[in-house]
Amino acid sequence: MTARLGATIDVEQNHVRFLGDLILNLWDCGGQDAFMDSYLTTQRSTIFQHVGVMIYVFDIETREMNKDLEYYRDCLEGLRQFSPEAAVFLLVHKMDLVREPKSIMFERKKKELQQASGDVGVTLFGTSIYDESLYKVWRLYML
Ligand SMILES: Nc1nc2c(ncn2[C@@H]2O[C@H](COP(=O)(O)OP(=O)(O)O)[C@@H](O)[C@H]2O)c(=O)[nH]1
Ligand SMILES: [Mg+2]
Repeated sequence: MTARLGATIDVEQNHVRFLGDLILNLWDCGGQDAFMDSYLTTQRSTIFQHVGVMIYVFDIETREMNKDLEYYRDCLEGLRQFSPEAAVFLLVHKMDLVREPKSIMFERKKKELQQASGDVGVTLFGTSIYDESLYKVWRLYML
């Protein structure tokens, strides 16, 4: 899933079958601004309806954290409108690029993101495609 290079164009839909007859529908929504704007406006009800879990990926290297947070808060609002029961997982992603001690950086981001989430309970993970972290999150979630 993460091995492909290049950014996701619009929404890629996939599904995983497990435990015999359960199907997990996965919608991978590309993070570029034009796509984000579309999810939040014309595609809003399509994107945010029937969501069981939102996994929101933050780029640790972003230069536009304020804009990222604005998008994030708008997505939370979309969930509140259309899928208020959805669980929210946050990935602080591309941790491999962090130079300073990773735990300090992660804790700082964690505080910032918890604050941005207001009264929505969120679960955070530090991840990178260059280690086992994504698989650990996946196993945690699936079990
Ligand atoms: N250094 C680093 N690069 C990553 C990581 N995950 C994805 N990328 C790169 O980020 C680029 C953008 O892809 P992606 O994050 O999927 O963009 P999106 O599809 O728009 O959300 C790709 O070229 C990936 O190879 C990571 O954990 N670390
Ligand atoms: Mg992608």
